[in-house]
Amino acid sequence: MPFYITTAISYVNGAPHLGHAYEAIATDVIARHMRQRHDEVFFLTGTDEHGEPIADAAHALGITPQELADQHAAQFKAMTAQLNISNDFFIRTTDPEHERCVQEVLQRVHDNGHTYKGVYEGWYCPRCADFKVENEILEGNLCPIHETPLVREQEENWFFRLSSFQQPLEQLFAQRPDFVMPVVRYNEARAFIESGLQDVSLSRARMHWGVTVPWDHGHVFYVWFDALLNYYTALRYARDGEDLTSKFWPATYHVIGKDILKFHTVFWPAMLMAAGIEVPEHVFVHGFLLGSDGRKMSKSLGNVLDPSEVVDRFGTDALRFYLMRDVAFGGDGAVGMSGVTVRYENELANEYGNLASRTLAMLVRYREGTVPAVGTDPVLLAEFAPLPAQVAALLDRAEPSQALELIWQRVRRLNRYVEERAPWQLAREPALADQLDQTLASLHEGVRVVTVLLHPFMPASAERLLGALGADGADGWRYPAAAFAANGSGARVEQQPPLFPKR
Ligand code: ME8
Repeated sequence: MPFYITTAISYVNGAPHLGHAYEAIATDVIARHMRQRHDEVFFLTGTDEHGEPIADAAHALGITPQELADQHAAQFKAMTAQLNISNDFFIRTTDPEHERCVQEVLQRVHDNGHTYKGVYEGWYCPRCADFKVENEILEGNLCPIHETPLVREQEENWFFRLSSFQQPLEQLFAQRPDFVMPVVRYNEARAFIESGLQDVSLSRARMHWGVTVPWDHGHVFYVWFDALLNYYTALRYARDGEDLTSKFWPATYHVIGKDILKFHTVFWPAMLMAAGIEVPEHVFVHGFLLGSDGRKMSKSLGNVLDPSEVVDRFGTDALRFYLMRDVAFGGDGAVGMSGVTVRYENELANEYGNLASRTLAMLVRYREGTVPAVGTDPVLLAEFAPLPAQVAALLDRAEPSQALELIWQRVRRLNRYVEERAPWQLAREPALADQLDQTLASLHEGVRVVTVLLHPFMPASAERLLGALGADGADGWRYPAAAFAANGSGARVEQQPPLFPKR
């Protein structure tokens, strides 16, 4: 079953921040987990490069919007590399292929009769590039997201008949209760639809930094329509000479933050219906990382924390682990360097890293580095047997933090197992050699299983450890390998420096 997952595409009016890193990491964890289970996975990320905020930011710096986009897109690409994100393609909405495909799809929307020309007047947030409807506006005419004043705007533009999709959208939500997850966001989107949909601007006349409307060259498309289409257009040109839409469309999961819910769960499916394209299967919505002041971490509020700082101090896997562990997906979470330090020392170094070191050291010391090919402990076998299916079920519901918690309970279980069995005592009694064999084989198996399941969360560390465990064969990292075996493997292990050294 082909599987297609996307992140939102980031605005290039500023440098990447931890919120972007969080979304990229969460999506990567799900993508990597799906690669453990499926042969064909496509993972897309990229940058959203048109629109007023970018034109304005470039103007303020005295450079062209394209120059600004080039600078920041390079930083976003560097961030994906630094975070070990396994995306299959990086789309930029200034790619000429994207622009052509946007024109083609929206021309279809126009030809199908879903557009008209009219005058729009309303309260507009330049930072969101969005007209706000009455029930979204904060007291004092403020943007609900940026808490900055909205501007009264009037202009002639093309409209998309969103109102005529009222019924189809209600039907979509009624038929597919898992279209939006978690359920609190599903309810929010559904309530927005049920409150009555108004038509929305499809084009801007005063703006030039965008994709030209093919049937009216004085207009560019409103940036959101251009941006949303990236999920579809990328498949058309990501691979030379191939149209991947036949394999990967409709998208399985769009991963987004809660501030852009309306666009992805209302505008986007309506636009696809208007173009005669299938709607995506699920939208996964995460919360916000909050800065030390308890507010959304964002460029415009100036309370951002640089992900590189964490990576420089603790490494990429520690950042990935920390964010997935500390912030329950779907909810908001305050994050900071002290939290990273505590998780790193207590959980990565002392619990997991130490478990790995002890297991390898004892195998080397007591069995010359060979895993005894004997039956594993039936008690551990029973405890570990349901784990892979439980983890898969949680990730299918976009609950990476709960999945990580279940895996971590087994890490702790294995540490208790070491204490219970006290292999150093068994080693003193030649008569207990069988028990020592079973203990070491079971520990090796347990560490191997948790490491396979941790692979999507901390790929580099997991690969290193699987190598040291002698379990890094071609499919050693895949989902079937997460089954706890009834028998020790006879594998050769080797000791290695600590996975998470003291900092
Ligand atoms: O919204 N915590 O771009 P963007 C968690 N270009 N997630 C955060 C966050 C935070 N503090 N700040 C931002 C856009 N995000 C549009 C998307 S998609 C067709 C177009 C998330 O750069 C945010 O919720 O403002 C969004 O999902 C992503 O980062 C990009 O945000």
